Amino acid sequence: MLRERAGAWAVLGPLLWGCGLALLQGGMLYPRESRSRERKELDGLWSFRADFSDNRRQGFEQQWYRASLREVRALSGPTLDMPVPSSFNDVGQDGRLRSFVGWVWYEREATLPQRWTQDLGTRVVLRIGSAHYYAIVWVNGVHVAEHEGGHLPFEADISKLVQSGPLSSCRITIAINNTLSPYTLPPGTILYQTDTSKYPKGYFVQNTNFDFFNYAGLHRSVLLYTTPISYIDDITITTDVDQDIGLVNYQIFIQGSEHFQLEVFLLDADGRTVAQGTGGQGQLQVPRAHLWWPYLMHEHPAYLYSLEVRLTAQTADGPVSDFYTLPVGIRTVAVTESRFLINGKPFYFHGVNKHEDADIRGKGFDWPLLVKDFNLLRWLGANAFRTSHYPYAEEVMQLCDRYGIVVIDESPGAGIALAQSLSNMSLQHHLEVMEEMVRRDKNHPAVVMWSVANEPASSLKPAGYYFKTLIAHTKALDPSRPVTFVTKSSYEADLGVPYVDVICVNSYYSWYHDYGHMEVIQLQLATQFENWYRTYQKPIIQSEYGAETIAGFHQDPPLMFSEEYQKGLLEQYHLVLDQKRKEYVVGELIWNFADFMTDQSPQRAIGNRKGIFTRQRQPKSAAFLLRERYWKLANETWHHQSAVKPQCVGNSPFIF
Ligand code: GCB
Repeated sequence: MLRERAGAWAVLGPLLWGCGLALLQGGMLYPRESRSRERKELDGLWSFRADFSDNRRQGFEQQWYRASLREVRALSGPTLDMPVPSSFNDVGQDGRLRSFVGWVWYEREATLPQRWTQDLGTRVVLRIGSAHYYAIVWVNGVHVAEHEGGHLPFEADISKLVQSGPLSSCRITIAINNTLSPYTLPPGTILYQTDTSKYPKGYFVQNTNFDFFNYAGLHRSVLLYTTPISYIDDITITTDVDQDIGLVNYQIFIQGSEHFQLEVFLLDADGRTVAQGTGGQGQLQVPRAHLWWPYLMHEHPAYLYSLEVRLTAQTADGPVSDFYTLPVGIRTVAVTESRFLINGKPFYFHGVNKHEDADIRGKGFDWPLLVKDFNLLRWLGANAFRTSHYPYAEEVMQLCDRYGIVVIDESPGAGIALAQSLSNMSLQHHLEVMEEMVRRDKNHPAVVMWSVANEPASSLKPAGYYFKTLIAHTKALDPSRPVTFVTKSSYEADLGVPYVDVICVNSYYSWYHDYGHMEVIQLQLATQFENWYRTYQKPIIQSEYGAETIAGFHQDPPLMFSEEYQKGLLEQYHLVLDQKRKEYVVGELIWNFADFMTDQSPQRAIGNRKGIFTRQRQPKSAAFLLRERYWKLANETWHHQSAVKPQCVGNSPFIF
């Protein structure tokens, strides 16, 4: 179906949406303020305690959630101040905490507005943006939620709890465990060392097969928000285009009332209503629609409408209103045998792979870093990135919508290396993670493709069934987008690629193989592309390539780890990409946007140094090379009729 015209998806899409998403209970709309909704962020300093006991269960044995952590201090030791959002690993001076594996405890008091605790018509929700990895949440000592997996939000309705008596504040306790198993995403294993001549008693380490540091903690905002007791629970949008008419299909789910009216208004960027409808499901038609175009593909990229949803519900206490506004981009996505089409035009991904990673805060969300990264992306002329190797913060996706940066949205399926991690138990969890991810990100026009995994052991026997099922499930959840996973297996052995829409392949010629020999790159890369294309006739993205480079290391003629080697290697790749993009290669994503932290190993000099920017976001020589290339590519893929073409003038990329 994905290989057919985008128009067909619009018909089937709304029908299938309902079926697919019914699997997951409830929606996960981004908590926005509105006339009927308030929000209260709980960012800042929390009390924190890592459970260093041998079995890591002292916190449960002593019920640290029963009273404040300060009160149980006598039993368990001092608490630390811990910033939220942030990883806990790098903020302190205690080496044991940096590599800690097990339960850590966070706690803070929240003061609630009186109305929230007294007005029984108000629903109070606690939302945790991302807790890595397994989280248990208590409010005033009462268990309210449990969630498996980082990178995706979860919620608890705490209305009853905070409205059951006089209450001026509430104590929120969150216990988080960063232990990975072969069945988690990402997977990992705990290795116990029992040779007492080499290791102390009880010694263990956590091993993983992915190449980024397993940062942990409350990585994104924790917040409280309100809705009325009858409320807009979920909205699903798909869009299509018929001549110059934009079609916006909507489906709205309501909770808390069987009797309600829904009105929807689509507003243009100037706030004018361009279409309106009623009911929980329908199609809005927008004559002369402004399409959502990627950055550098159109004079006015990233055009966003606003969908205002107004609910009036009848309850025993009278009518209740709820309002929610969702940004909407009208665009189509389609895949042919050799092209990736956005709004019917060939789209070439020229961009980066990223990580949520920075000094001190680790994977903690940080606005200045986010804005800096988007300024760098635009400086570079990048039109796309992959959320390697997990879903990024919702605010990142929102900026992509606003700036027109196209996203390949990847699940935390990184490092699936063992046969155990391709078992039914793993698959079941992976299906649920895809449900959570699609539920969260389905309405972002910037998201054009789902990636269910990175470099799994896709040539192992169970991989065929695993990826067939996983990809089919993802397509049932969202028939409007292509699905892929990123492979490093050989074209002959890979059992998952038959099910993808676009082949995403990683290769590190003259880095991990034939190192130091850039002269082999052209031949090996061309062979790679030809083999994959001959076998599958699907478009291909070079989803990773790059070289470890220590900023400031110079060597000419180039040697590995020097800035000259990184540049030279990239140039060899580009020669082949320039030939093959005329045929079926539809994208190139550099590994990596910036240097990032990894586990310690003899191959990593304080992290992975394949960034074209340093971890502090300063350019290496390769950044200037890519910048020149990306702006040249932008010129070639410009579709607008106007004579104005993208230009990169001096240091200012802001031509639009
Ligand atoms: C890969 C992985 C990525 C690593 C990269 C590298 O293939 O997908 O997570 O960081 O190689 O630098 O080795």
